[in-house]
Amino acid sequence: MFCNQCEQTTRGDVCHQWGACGKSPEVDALQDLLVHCLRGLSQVALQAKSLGIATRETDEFTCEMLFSTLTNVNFSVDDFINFVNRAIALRESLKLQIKATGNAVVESAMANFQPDSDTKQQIQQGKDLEFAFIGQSAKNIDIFSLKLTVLYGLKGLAAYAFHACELDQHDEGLYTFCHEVLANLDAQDKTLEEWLALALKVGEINLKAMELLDAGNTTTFGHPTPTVVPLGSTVGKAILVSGHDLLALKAVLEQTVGTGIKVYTHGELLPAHGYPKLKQTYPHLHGHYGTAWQNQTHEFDHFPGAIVMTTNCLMPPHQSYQDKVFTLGPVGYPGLQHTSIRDISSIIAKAESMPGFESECDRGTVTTGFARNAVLGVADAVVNAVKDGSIRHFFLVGGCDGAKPGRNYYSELVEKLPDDCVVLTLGCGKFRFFDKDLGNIGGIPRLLDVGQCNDAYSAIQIAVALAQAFDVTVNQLPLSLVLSWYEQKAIAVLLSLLYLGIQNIRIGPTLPAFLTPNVVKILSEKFQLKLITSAEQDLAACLS
Ligand code: FS2
Ligand code: SF4
Repeated sequence: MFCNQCEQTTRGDVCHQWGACGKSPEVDALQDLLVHCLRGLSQVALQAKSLGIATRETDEFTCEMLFSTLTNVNFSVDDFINFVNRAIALRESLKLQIKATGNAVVESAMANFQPDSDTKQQIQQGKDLEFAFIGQSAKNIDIFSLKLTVLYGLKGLAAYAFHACELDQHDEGLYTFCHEVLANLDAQDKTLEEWLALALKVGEINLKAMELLDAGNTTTFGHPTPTVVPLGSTVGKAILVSGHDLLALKAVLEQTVGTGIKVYTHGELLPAHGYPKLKQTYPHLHGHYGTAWQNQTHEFDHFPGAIVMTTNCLMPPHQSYQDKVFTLGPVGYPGLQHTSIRDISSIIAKAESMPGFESECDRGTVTTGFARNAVLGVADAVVNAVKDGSIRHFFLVGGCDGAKPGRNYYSELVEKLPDDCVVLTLGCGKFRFFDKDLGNIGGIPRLLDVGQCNDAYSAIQIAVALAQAFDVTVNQLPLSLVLSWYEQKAIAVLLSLLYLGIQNIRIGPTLPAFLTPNVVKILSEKFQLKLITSAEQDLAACLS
C-alpha cells in the first residue's frame, strides 16, 4: 500500500504495510480503485454536463465517495466494493443518456474501466493502479508532490461539499471543478507552476464549499450564539453523537423526543450546542462528553449508552465497546452496525438496553458559539479594545488534534499567552485547552470557540471583517495563525488560506509528508509558511 495523506503517516513518511490509522492494505487498494472509477465517472459526467444532461446524483455521489476515502471515515472492504459498483452503475447510466442524444461517448481507458467481479481481483486492480500512480513520481517528484496536494485537498473540499449537499446547498461550478480535477489528474503537460496554481484553485473552490456549508448550517439551525455547555452528565439513558454532522445530530434529537434519553455530543460536535434551533428545540441535548477523536477508545469504553459516529474521525473500535457503536452516512467499519438517519430505532433500542448514567456528575462547563455572527456582533467593542491597547494581539489556534507527540505545543502556546491576547479557536485541536478559564478583556472572552474545523469559513470572515474595520489587509492585522493539521480537510483549509494570500501561517506538529523539500521551499518563499518551533519562540516572533 501507499498512503501518506495524513499527519500520522508511518515514520512521517508513508504507510506501506498497514495504516497507522488502522486502514488495511485491502481497503487502501479499494480506495484507490474507487478514486480511479470516480475519475472515469467524472470524464463521462463532464461530457453529460456539456450536453445539458442532469448530473446532480453523480455530483453528490462523487463528493460523498471522496469523503469516504478521508482518514478515519471508512474501513470496510464490503462498503468500498459497493461504492465501486455504484460508481460504475452511475457511469453506465450517464453513457446511456449521452448515447440517447445521438452523441458518441467519450473514450478513455478510465471511462471504460471494468472492475473485476471477484473481490480479491478488485483489490489487486486497486494495487496495480496505485503502483502505476506512484510510478509517476519517478518523472518529477515535485510535480507528484503537488499532484498529491491537489488530490488530498480535493478530498477535503469534497467533505465540506458533501455536508453542504445534505443541507441542500449546491454549486454547479464547484461540482464541475471537482470532475475536471479528477478527470485530468494524469495530465502530463502541466508545469510545476501550473500544478501549484491548481492547488491554490482547490483552495479557492474550497472556500466556496465552506461558504455553502456555512449557509446550510446557519439557515437550517440559526446563527450560533455563545452558549454554556455542561461537561458532566445527568442521571438517565444516554446517546453520544460524535463526528461533525449537525443534520445527523438533529435526526437523533428528533427521534429521541419523549423517550427520556439524554443526548450528548462528542468531539467536533461540541459547537452544535451553539445553534439555537438545536439547543432551544431539544432540551434533552444535555451536554458534551469527552474530548478529541484520538481519546475515543477510552472515552467510548466508559460511556454507558449508545454511540453514533456521523463522520470522521472513527478509530478501530475495541471489542469491549464495539456492540454499542453505530455508523451513519459514508462512515463504516466491519462489524459495526450501520444505520440511516431516517430510522435510528436500533440506536434508541441499544441506549434503552444499557444502564445510562446512574448518578449526576458535575465536570464544569465550557462556552461555545463564537461564530462569525456572534463575534462580529461585538465588532465595535473588539475594534475599540484594539485601539485603546487593551487587546494587543489575536491568535487563531485551530485545526485538528492527533495522537502523535509534539501537540502539547498548542496548549503551551495558549497557556503562555500574555493577558492582553485573545485566542480564536476551531476544530478538535481546541480540546488541548478548551476548558481553560482565560478570563476576559473588557467583557470580551479571551478564548473564543468559533466552531468545528468545518467552520473555518466563519473564522476567515471574522478576520476579513476586522481587516475592513481597521482599513488594513488581513496580513496587517495583529493576528497570527497557528494551525495544527491531521487530515485532508485541514489541507483544503490551508490551500484556501494560501489562495487568500495569508502570510506567515505556522503549521504543525510536522509538515505534510507528501510535500517535497522543494515544494516546501516554494511555499515558504511565496507565503512565509512556517513549521512551528517552540511555544516560547513562536510567541515571541508573533508578538515582535
Ligand atoms: Fe478533528 Fe478529525 Fe474536524 Fe479533523 S475530528 S481531526 O478529521 O475533522 O478536525
Ligand atoms: Fe497512513 Fe494516514 Fe493513510 Fe491511514 S490515512 S494509511 S495513517 S497516511
